[in-house]
Amino acid sequence: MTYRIALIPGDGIGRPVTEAAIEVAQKAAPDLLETVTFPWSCETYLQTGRMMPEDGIETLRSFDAIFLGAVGWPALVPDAVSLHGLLLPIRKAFVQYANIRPHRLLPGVQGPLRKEGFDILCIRENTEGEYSGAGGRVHVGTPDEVAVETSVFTRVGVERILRFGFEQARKRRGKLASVTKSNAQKYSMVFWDEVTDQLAAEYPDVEVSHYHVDAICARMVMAPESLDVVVASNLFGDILTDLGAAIQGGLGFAASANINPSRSAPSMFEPVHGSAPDIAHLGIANPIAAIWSAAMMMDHLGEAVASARIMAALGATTAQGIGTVPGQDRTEAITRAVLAALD
Ligand code: GGG
Repeated sequence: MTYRIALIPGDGIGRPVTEAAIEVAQKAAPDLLETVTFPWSCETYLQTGRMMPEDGIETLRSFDAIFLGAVGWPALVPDAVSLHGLLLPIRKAFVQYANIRPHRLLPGVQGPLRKEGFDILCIRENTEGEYSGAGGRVHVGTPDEVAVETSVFTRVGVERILRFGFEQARKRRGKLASVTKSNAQKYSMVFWDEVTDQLAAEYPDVEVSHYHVDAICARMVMAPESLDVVVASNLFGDILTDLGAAIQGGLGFAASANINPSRSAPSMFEPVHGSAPDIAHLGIANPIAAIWSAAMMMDHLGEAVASARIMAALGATTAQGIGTVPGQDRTEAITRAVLAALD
């Protein structure tokens, strides 16, 4: 049995970290991964006027999983164009509605809070909400200019992400934090709160807390150990998981999985970080977030042993202090250490 993996290294540091992650995954699961690389990036946009070919989504559909590095090179292509041309259409087309982002400290990593013992699973709604792309501008460039961007919250979308969160909470410590701003946003977020309460009745074994997004930001800093599963809308989840990345030592440690839970289409795995143009040519990108994302991919593919081996190798590497301080170790040195730890 082999798995066909579509690799989209993308831009900037997405390229070296993808190479590192796949090398580690291939060593952890010899002969299991058959990869095809798609060089879709901001360079593609400059050459063709598109971030991916017109049939890009159909090309990806037949793969077992997609691994993405990073998207964006704002000096060449506006970020809103590159993101809406590659990453967001893949998430939407393949109904990857659950974006899972774990936040915990790897061994030897000292986060800025000087706290240990937290283990948060952020679940970000990934296909609608504030990222629905519904909106427009009129009277552009005039004093009467208007820009409107509408958040879209459907019962199907809200219910399925919350249900996914409840199921994850059941498998973990049985606690779910539902995040809104329902005091200010009295339609969409009140609706989200109501759906949370409706589902809570089906999950009496899960302890539910409601947080406003500002309050949970404070809690993630002051008492991260009190949180288990955190479910939030697309934009709130995006912001909260940068905070989650910060408390786990930085974006170099933040992994993610864009999951289609029904498996009707491929899921996609990517580090949370972007393309980091400022350090892209220095060889110092931390591949740990990408390698952790590859472990999540192996787990999703049903290769739990390979996934656990990758996580153990990452832990053994960081426990030696390798890759734990931003910019200190080169990408290649960290990768070699993880590969050696697999032995
Ligand atoms: N690793 C993919 C990447 O480039 N992420 C940067 C980013 O801005 N992503 C937006 C998002 O996750 O919604």
